[in-house]
Amino acid sequence: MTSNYHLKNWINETAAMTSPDRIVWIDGSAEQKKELEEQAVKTGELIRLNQEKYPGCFLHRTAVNDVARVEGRTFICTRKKEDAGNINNWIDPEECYARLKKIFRGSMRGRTMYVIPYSMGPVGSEFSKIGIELTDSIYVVLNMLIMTRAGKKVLDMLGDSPDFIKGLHSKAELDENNRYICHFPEDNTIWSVNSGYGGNVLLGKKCFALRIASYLGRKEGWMAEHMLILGIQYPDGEIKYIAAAFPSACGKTNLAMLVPPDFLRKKGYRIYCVGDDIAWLRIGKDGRLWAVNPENGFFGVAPGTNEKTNPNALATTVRNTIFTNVALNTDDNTVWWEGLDDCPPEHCIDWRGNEWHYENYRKDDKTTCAAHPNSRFTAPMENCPCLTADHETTEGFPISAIVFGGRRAKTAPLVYQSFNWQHGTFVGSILASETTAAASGQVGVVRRDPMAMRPFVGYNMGDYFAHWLEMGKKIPCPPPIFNVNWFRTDENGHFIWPGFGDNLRVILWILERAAGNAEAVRTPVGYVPAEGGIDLTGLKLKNDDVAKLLEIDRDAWLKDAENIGEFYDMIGDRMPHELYDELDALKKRLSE
Ligand code: GTP
Ligand code: SPV
Ligand code: MN
Repeated sequence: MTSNYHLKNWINETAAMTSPDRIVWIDGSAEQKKELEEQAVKTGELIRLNQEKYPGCFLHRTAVNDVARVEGRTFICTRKKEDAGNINNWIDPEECYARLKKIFRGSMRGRTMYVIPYSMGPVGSEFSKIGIELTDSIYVVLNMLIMTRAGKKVLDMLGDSPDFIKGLHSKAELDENNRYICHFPEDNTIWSVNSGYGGNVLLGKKCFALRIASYLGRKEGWMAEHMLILGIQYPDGEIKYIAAAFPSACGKTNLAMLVPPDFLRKKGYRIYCVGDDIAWLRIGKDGRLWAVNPENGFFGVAPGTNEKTNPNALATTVRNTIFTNVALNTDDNTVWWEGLDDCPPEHCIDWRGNEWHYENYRKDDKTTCAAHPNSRFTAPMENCPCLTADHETTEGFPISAIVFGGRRAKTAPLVYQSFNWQHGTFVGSILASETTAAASGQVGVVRRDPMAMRPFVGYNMGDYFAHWLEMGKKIPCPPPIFNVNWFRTDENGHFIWPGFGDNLRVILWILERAAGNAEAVRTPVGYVPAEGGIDLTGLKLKNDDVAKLLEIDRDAWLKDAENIGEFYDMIGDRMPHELYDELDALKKRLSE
């Protein structure tokens, strides 16, 4: 398949270590894909779904102890510990290679090692980057074929160049005590072992496109961010783009595919999805910030997705989609999850593979769910009804506003605008959110998740903030930076803001502000919309409710400021002083 000496050498070395029975190159052809699907169905790795209702779709169940990213077992292995920083887990690279070699040794015996050449970004674009993933999992191959541009065309593009990210993955024994997701940014290398789940094993995604890419971006003067990219078309035809960073399972996919409220649709507003998870941002020739989505598919959260909340996602997942850990309706061999509709299947197999009866389901106990709370769909972008027409563009899209957001029951207002780029960097750095099922561990505790990148920065968090500040100085026309929170609750714990499609109302205020048009009120934390600034046409909400959503509780913020200070101290001595200055200024404004 290749004459690339660097690639051949690495594959030979790896095969000598992992001892696969055979090596298969993934060429990207439909025939090969079909063969692999057949094979996976035969072994039970995939369940073929009802092909009339879900053509080309399959269900996969992971091991019960392997259902989310494992942040505690994710490592950044730089030669110097301080280059990984205090927020990342670190192992000395030599020690880590030695430890993992023992686990990888013979791990593919009796199995096939697949070689997946893939491109993050359109094949051949100057902004795209090439990776090769070696894996013993057909599930990984089939997911990578959806999530990336993969196959022979990528090898041809690579030619004899050594410029590719070396990703090695083995399911090994799926032993959670020996599970490792390790990054060697100084070697362009990723080693992942003993998992078969999403972000742990689809190495092009979080491992490469965020952790390794963020490291490269700092070296090369660009940014890799955990951001969706969304195009908003105005009635006059102009399309503006925003990039928004929310932590895992906090609404990126939903915002990226939103359906405008009726009254806005009738006026002629349209939405185009560019990406739902990752943005690579560069300074364009025109001095603006431009964004590329390096992915080619969606790995989206299934629960909560329905005809009302996200019809575009539903439409995206009805063909050529792999479902992971959702429930199986055995009456008609289709899929189901909590929040799809109000009719749980009569006969159902849950994500663990056990029979499930809806009488046993209790809303307050996630362990009784039929679908795992972090169950997902892997679907091709081309399926998305609102996909941008320029999906294959190499330049990307100019960004009019950057938006940060988290899941906060209190404190964070519905929307506010930062004063300038430095303050906007501060706003991103203090992002906090309630934890979700996307990572293993406790759910619902507030933790700081700067720029929604806490689990994904491939180097020292202090240096990452410094890079943000540096970029602000380099971008001739930097986009303004905002913060949103769709998740504020009332006394009874209900979300006050309707969310989903109605979030467009807030986005339109943001874009008006970015254009210098909308009025705002200056508060200690930033600018919030002036009364009537957010169009509430057709909503039950009144201006009073919006005022409540925009309220700044000074005591709560002062308390938060203490926590921010502690978090900054934890990051250590590479914390830029500018952000401490911003924190002091915030405290001062709050106490005035
Ligand atoms: P990752 O793929 O993990 O990065 O997640 P994501 O940020 O793409 O989150 P996603 O859009 O999949 O949403 C996660 C959960 O939040 C789903 O259960 C959604 O139904 C819910 N959600 C999304 N947007 C909103 C919103 O505006 N309001 C409310 N209340 N819930 C929302
Ligand atoms: C996330 O957790 O942010 C995801 C899912 O997008 S995963 O690919 O598992 O990281
Ligand atoms: Mn994500």
